[in-house]
Amino acid sequence: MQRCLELAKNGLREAMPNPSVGAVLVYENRIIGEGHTSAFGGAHGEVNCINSVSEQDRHLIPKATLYVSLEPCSHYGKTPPCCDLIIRYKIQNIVIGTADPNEKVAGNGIRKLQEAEKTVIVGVLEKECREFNRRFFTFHEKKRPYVILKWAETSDGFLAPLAALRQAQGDTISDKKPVWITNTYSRQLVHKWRSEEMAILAGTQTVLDDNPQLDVRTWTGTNPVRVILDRNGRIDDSYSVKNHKIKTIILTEKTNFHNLENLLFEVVTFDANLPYTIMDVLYRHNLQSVIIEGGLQTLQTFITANLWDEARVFKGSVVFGDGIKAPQLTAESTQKKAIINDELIIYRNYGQRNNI
Ligand code: AOF
Ligand code: ZN
Repeated sequence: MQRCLELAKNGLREAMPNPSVGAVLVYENRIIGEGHTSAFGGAHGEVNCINSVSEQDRHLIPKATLYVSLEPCSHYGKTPPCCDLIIRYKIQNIVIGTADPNEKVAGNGIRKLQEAEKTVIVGVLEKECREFNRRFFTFHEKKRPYVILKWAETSDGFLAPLAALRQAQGDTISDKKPVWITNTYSRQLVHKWRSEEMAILAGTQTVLDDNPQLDVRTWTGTNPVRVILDRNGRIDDSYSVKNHKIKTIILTEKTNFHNLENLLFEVVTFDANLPYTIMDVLYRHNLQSVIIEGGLQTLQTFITANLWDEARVFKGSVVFGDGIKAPQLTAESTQKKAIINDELIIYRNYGQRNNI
């Protein structure tokens, strides 16, 4: 099962919004086939695993044990049911990491295999299998994307310098850029993180202050869909997030924009449930994860609503002395802290999170 997860790692981002699933066929302690889920819409892990078995080993398939990190599917989606394939190949023993939360499957795959009189073991490395596809599980179980908060704070706890300091940068858009707290390596790491998620979100003030691009330019991989909060339509077409290179959702009450091509507008009535409303829009767009990159108000709103799963916090060595205070994680959410290095702390929120 550990090997299944290793294999699945190779296809995690490409498979999204599908889960990436690893599968291994073992006959008498020898791996005769292995595979993982192809890019979205492509073959499932089980199919790739069976196809990988060499000509001389194919007769062993019915006698081999199939290890798979997620319950084999039982439905017709973009591909036919993996259960049918397993039954057709007469594989007798199946070891499953964890059940599939997708309501189209949700135990039906396991049942189908049992009804076909297979020996089925469920729950091997279950915690690890759920953790690996945590975006997919959160999406189906909580009906919202997996939420990652990210910010950088100075060693004296500030997110940004005082507006007065910013003024010195100038007022034209080309003058606007982020004030860096972290080093170049961390910046590149953030681009890698962006490439791992389906969406990236920023609030109005961050866009107005920093004119960010919110892309993955110092890393390879897919750009996440940009989600911009612009309630009052203050972000005009000259800002980078309004360029047409990347799919962008703008949540706004005002629709009087030009250059609509490639931008996807959502008109949302902002109410007291703001973070839930945002999550609902992302859910409807099938975006299974989002990395929220500020600013203070946006981050704090999600923290207050206890609507986050991970917080990745950089602690730079810079000192601002004054400015905008960094967000504060609330004590009531159950948090686990992992100190990755001097500069980076990752908090996990295992607390009770409200569903939409
Ligand atoms: C598996 N093996 O490798 C994956 C599974 O539209 P489809 O046919 O690609 O089906 C997508 C659903 O199938 C997905 O939402 C999830 O429930 C399951 N994913 N199942 O047996 C796999 N990726
Ligand atoms: Zn399948």
